[in-house]
Amino acid sequence: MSTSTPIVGIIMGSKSDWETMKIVCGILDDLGIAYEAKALSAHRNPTQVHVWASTAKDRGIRVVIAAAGMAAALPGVVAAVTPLPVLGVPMETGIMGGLDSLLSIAQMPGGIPVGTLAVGKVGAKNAALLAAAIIALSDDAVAAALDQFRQSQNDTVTELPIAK
Ligand code: RP5
Repeated sequence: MSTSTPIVGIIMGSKSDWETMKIVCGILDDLGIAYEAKALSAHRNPTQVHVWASTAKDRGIRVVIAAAGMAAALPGVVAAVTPLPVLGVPMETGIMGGLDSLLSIAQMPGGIPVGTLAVGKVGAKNAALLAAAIIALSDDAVAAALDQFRQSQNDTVTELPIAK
């Protein structure tokens, strides 16, 4: 890690979101970005969510990644009480496949933005990379790690199992 104090705050509405959100942690680990991660629900733990979000900046957090499913209020509730950029990851759900989560997170009222990513694991991956890109603006080590990631992704060419 290039930093030891957490600079990305990850919050998710339930432990059941962890299977998806652990992807964020893996990518941040690879890029050397320290993070903290918590499962707190906007509906079940409103007091703890408010405390976590309203103190995030003072703890040294620079970007928040917030994940939730169904009536996914958590990213918006967090964004309401912190000036930090909040990236929302809609969780895939059994009833509407995550469209419920996506609309709940994306359709914020004007004035309180949440940068909404794709549903599920792709959204988790891209939230981590977008958080890294924001941090890279003011952190050369993270910028170099992100450049290296992009270069190795670029160098990976998938060969199709067909003859020319
Ligand atoms: C949301 O409700 C969570 O983010 C989760 O995606 C969904 C279901 O939560 P559990 O009932 O599995 O705890 O708040």
